[in-house]
Amino acid sequence: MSWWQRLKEGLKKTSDRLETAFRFTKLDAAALEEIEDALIMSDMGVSTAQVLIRELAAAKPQSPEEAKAFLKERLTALLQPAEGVLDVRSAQPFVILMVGVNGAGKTTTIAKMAQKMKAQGLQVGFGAVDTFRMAAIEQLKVWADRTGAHFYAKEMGADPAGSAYDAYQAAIKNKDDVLFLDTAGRLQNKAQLMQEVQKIIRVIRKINPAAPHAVLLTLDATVGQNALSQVAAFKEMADVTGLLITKLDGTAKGGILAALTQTYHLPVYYIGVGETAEDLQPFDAAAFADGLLGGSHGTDSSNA
Ligand SMILES: Nc1nc2c(ncn2[C@@H]2O[C@H](COP(=O)(O)OP(=O)(O)OP(=O)(O)O)[C@@H](O)[C@H]2O)c(=O)[nH]1
Ligand SMILES: [Mg+2]
Repeated sequence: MSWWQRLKEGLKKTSDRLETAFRFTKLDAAALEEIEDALIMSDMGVSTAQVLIRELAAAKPQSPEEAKAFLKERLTALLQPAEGVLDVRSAQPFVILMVGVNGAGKTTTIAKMAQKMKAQGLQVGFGAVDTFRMAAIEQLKVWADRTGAHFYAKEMGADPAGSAYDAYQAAIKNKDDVLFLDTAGRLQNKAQLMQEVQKIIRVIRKINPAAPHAVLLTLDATVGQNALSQVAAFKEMADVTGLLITKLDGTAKGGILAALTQTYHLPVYYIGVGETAEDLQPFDAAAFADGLLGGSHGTDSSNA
């Protein structure tokens, strides 16, 4: 399956519901309500769904096809400002602090992004800052070996901020173009996690006040509405500069992406629709809207 097919599969519950809602003969109040319900059930957020429905009603489409095309265009326009492009060539090394709850997909997304960067001829380094679990350090090491990234780690239990500092210095010495800092997703409590993240940032700023150049929050789309509170929590800890949304292949409620971008106005750099590097793709608003509305975008895979 191509990434687009995986995305489409992932968004199928919503697109199927919309398909049914779009079988109206006249776009009356009942038909509008059914479309609105399908949008809300995708977790896109009530206010976004209402905006779209208001616009749809005002547009007075003459056929289901016209209505669908209109909605697709409006949803694309709504999501387009969230299409993010990470300009990693703006600093060297460009330091990316990866944050997110455990299991969100931070480490695997680092590996996938690194693979893309390597293909562009960039030299990449991984800093193991989650020093609480041996498995976390080992997993990152495996990915570093596989992607040909430099690997920077201290012993298990080492101070995370100190590990980040050392990794940054080593990456400078090795002239890495990009340095990923893989942090822990869970500590005993939120206050501790907050302190830890803030300490990491404080310490690496002693090397360069402009670092980290990006703080990327990885979100698992399958957690639904909970993703919204995760953004709130991590924004409190650090100046999150963008989102990575994983597991859109495994959720019936991909609309959460729209809710996230409409609520927080953060760029989405990549979306994940599976386990392989190929399954991580830049966020493309038109492709996403098309998937949600059951379109045929990129079936020729020219979009990959
Ligand atoms: N289906 C699917 N699985 C994914 C995707 N992204 C990541 N995963 C899987 O999610 C699981 C957790 O990913 P990790 O990268 O280990 O998550 P993490 O955030 O680093 O977790 P911790 O290190 O425990 O904090 C792995 O089995 C990944 O293969 C995706 O887009 N789709
Ligand atoms: Mg991890």
